[in-house]
Amino acid sequence: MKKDTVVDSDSTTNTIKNTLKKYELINVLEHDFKVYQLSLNRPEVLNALNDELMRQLSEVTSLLQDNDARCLVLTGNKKAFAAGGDISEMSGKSYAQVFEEQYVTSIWSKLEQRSIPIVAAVNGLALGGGCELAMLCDIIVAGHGATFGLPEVGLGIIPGAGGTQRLIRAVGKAKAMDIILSGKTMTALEAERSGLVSRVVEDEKVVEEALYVACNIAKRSKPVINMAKRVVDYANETSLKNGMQYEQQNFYATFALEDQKEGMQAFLEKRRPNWQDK
Ligand code: CO8
Repeated sequence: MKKDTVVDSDSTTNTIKNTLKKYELINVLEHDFKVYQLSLNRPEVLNALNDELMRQLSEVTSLLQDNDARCLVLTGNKKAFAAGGDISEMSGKSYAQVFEEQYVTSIWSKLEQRSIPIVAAVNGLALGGGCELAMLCDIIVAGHGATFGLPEVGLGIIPGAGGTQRLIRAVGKAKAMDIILSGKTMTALEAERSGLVSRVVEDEKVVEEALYVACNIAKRSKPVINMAKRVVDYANETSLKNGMQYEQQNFYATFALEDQKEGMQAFLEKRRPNWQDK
């Protein structure tokens, strides 16, 4: 595998530079304000995500976070951010194997726990696990030519790296169901209109724009940014089940009100209700 990890700035210690060079599937480039650009590096398979790439990504993000990086930009190449989980790696796995090794979860959950903000810079294909990886990031900047989709059902599986949960939260049930059940893809502009993508720019400007976003984040107070990220993420954590339970409790509680009796009685008597506010 070609190795061209580049780390420019003097602010990165030699030890870290040397360690980063070991990760041949992730190219790392340092920018101003301790912003790092990470490029997935499996171009021959459209950056298909195998275990090794994901392990390296998890380790590189951890290393940079622990060494005072302030924001990361995650990108692919012109043709693909990532065309999905590596099908050749997945195809032979049995139920027992994926269950035993906690396939996907064991590595991806570590990435999810990073407190450092991550901006995805998406050009080309973001399919399956590639779309899920972009959605795991905090902000998505996309080029006009980018394509988002979750084509897993066409392979006899369902999305397994957060796709079913994150997509519905980003775009709502109607679009999420369409994309997941029918395999429909979204253009960058549709993804932006739907709330999945934050900014759409010309393909050539994607990384530049993502770096601009990242530098603006990096210039702010680190604990404040970390808190803001954590709190925004928390909004997504309440499950539909919890939400339904909360709704049910409140629905039942309305039957304790005089106004419930009044409202329904008024309807039956074909008159306007006389609300008592109790
Ligand atoms: N896995 C493995 N190899 C891939 C993948 C992939 N997902 N996508 C592309 N490749 C390989 C191709 O096999 C091909 O290799 P080779 O040159 O050796 O034949 C090479 O990349 C170039 O691809 P194509 O020649 O097919 O390029 P095209 O431009 O003609 O087509 C497509 C591009 C339409 C994107 C096509 O490659 C394709 O359909 N790819 C599969 C897309 C897909 O179904 N993705 C979802 C995969 S399942 C998934 O993501 C589940 C996620 C689970 C969690 C993540 C775990 C890490």
